[in-house]
Amino acid sequence: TTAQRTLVLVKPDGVRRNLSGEVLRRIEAKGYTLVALELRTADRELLAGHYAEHEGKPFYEPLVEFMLSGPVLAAVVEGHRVIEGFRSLAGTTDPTTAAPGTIRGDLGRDWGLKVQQNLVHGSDSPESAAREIGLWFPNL
Ligand code: DAT
Ligand code: MG
Repeated sequence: TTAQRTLVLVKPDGVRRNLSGEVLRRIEAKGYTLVALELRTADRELLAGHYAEHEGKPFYEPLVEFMLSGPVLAAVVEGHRVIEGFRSLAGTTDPTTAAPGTIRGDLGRDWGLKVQQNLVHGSDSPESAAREIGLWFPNL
């Protein structure tokens, strides 16, 4: 039962749709602990760091513009194997095919929205989690 930490974001679409509480509810219901929580609008520098692995890909610029389009809810979440556990809660990247029972599968809409509008972000590895938590919560 080694505690692990991950960075979760409720993206601008989730905040706009008033789903921040629903996402937090699912995280807490699973038994995970909130360590830090902040509603804030990102800037380009933060997003360049956050999405560094995707720089140069065709969806990178639209993704960054979308992430700048409104506030995001940033959270550090702690729990046993929470990195893979939260990605399991979130569902696969594309809400169209994300499994029912997952955040993206249950709450993602399919009316021609872009894949980037998939409600949440979760770190994908311990290395990513450490890097992303450092970017979003440098004082943690
Ligand atoms: P995830 O958020 O599931 O970790 P990712 O890290 O591969 O997915 O991509 C980051 C975000 O970029 C993802 O949440 C949505 C967007 N994205 C990924 N692949 C895409 C694609 N092929 N077309 C458009 N947007 C994409
Ligand atoms: Mg990712």
